[in-house]
Amino acid sequence: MAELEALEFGKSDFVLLDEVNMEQFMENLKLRFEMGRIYTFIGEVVVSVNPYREMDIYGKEAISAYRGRELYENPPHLYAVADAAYKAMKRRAKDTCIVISGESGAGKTEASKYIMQYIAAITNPSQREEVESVKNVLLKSNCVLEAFGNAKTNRNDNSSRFGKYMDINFSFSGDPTGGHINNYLLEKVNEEQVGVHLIKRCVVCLQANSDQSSHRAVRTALKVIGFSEDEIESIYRVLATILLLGNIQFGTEEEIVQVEGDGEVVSHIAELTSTQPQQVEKALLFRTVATGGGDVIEKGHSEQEACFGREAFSKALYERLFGWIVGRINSVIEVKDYNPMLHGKNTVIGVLDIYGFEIFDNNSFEQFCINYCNEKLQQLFIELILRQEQEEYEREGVAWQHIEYFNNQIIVDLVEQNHKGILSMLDEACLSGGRVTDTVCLDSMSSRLAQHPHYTDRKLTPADKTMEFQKHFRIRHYAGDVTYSVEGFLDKNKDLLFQDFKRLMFNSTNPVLKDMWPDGGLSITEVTKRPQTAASLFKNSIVALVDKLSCKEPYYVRCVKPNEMKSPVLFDAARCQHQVAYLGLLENVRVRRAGFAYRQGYSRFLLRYKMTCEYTWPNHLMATDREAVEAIVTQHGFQDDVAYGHTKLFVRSPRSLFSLEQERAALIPILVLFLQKVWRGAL
Ligand code: AOV
Ligand code: MG
Repeated sequence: MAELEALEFGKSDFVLLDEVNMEQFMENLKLRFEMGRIYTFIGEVVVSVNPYREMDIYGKEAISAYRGRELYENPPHLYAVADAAYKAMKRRAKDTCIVISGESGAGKTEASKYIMQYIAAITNPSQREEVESVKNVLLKSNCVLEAFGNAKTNRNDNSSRFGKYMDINFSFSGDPTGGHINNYLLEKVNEEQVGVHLIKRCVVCLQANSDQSSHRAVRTALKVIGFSEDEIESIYRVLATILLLGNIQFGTEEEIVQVEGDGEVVSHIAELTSTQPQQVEKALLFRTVATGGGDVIEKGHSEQEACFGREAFSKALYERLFGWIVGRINSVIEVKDYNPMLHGKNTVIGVLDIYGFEIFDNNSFEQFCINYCNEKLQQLFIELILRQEQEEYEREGVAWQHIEYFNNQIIVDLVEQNHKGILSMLDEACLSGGRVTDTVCLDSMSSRLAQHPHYTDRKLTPADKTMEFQKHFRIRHYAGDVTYSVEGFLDKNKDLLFQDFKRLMFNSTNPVLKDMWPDGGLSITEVTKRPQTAASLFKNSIVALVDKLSCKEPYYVRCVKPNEMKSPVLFDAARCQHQVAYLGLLENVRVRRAGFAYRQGYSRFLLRYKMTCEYTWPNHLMATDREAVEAIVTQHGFQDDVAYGHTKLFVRSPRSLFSLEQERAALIPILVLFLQKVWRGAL
């Protein structure tokens, strides 16, 4: 039990600290990490420290120890949270979600996988075939998405370069019936040399195709999910195409731009994509434009434009492929033929594993988007855990101390506010024609944001020597300062791809490829309207995500990265403390302590526990439910551990409730026996 463990391995819940301050918090976190106790509760929140080594805590035995138990009955674990989310979903028909946050390499993706495995393990006890197959696809989808969407960065060898939110649908009986994956902004490149990175990633994926490789798992996973042989082959054809595009070079002869070499690479690409070599070459060298007069002409690229086009095409191939794979998985796991009248309410557990807050040596548009996303999630955390908690006490008239915390809304606004935020300014710059460069855009941003406490650049703070170039701006994020290089922001935001490439792919005789490019069928006059920018698309998707999450009952896993060396023994106190601070964990403990572990409306509380007290069973004669609840609490002797709100009872420590639960569990069989006798007329 959590309590017994406390003596040897530190406090299993930070709420139990003698005093809530940073020293004690860090001391406990360090002690537990060193004792191999990587999980610690803050009430219902699990704080996890990446162990960077295999832990023997995820086996079948562990799973059965947590199954169906109350949160505080076992040592802290991801399984405890997964079970709590599952129980809330099953018992109370609540949609729940598990939000996993923490910086890059802190262990979010691993945590999400353990949570999914737990849910898969505890459901479908009767082994129904159709449920097993849904579970199988859900689990295998991780493997596929990781193979195509993860990459090595200098912060994490297996870093998620896309955000993933997965809804798992459950039937009335609590078994998975299907699911849906939403993916968010796939980072296409994270190095200066465009293409190099993508190529490395493709090589890794292609290795998956070779039978000798351990990556064979990916192929198996694709098959289990239900990808046909043709589809799998097409996937590898696209990857090979991306690789070959990296070999395409352009040269200029007598002012005419051409593809260098004897055309072998072009032919090879045509063969892989089931298109004509002449068409491939044409798409690489020309773009079709509509003239003012409504005519359609072909305009030759400059060498620079041709290179830009080729790179954009590589990135788009990769992005479309990934999107197509996700769509294909969704079509397999989508809940079909669900009839609520017949099957009862369909409930959902969502699992969010998104890229963590990132600070690299060179931070670009992608880091900007990723960090904005983390600001939004922090906002949600504040909203749900800190603010709602405080507001509830105030509403219920329960006395308690107000707790100060940093509200990052100001940074969210800096990024996303209409007209005044950075995203709007970027879009403005992108829409104002070809003249505006990254630097011009930066200058305009800086003059408009000069007064903002969380924004600065070199010109605004000349004394600051840490920003070397005029092309940088810095945001004071909730998790730390990040300096972004504005170079490439506008191109990445426009995310321009010549229609000619889309048409080329749409005209492929390979139906799978054609399917990835439905918009290639539009004529040139139809595509003149401006597409949405990458930033607006991303912002909209994140806003929709937050909406989705905020209408569910949230459970949190807060991941901490112990060191930058991926070491299983090093606890870098300064780095950890920084994360604890920005994750707002100390405030979380304070709110929780000032607060109460458990709360329940008086009538519901009575309904559950009235059998444990002689004054309330079977019905109480008191004036109000509240008085009846007081009678129960007093009889059990924990009157000092509670507060009475206007409509709810608040219980400080889970232990009081635990004893109540135990008594109730012991009484139930006696009661059943009693009722049976009554029923048979024996009494
Ligand atoms: P992330 O998802 O939080 O980063 P990962 O979940 O990929 O981080 O974890 C990084 C690495 O830490 C893994 O590849 C494992 O080697 C190790 N690790 C994490 N959790 C555990 C665990 N519970 N047990 C053993 N090893 C673990 V990023 O995706 O970069 O934000 O975008
Ligand atoms: Mg990850």
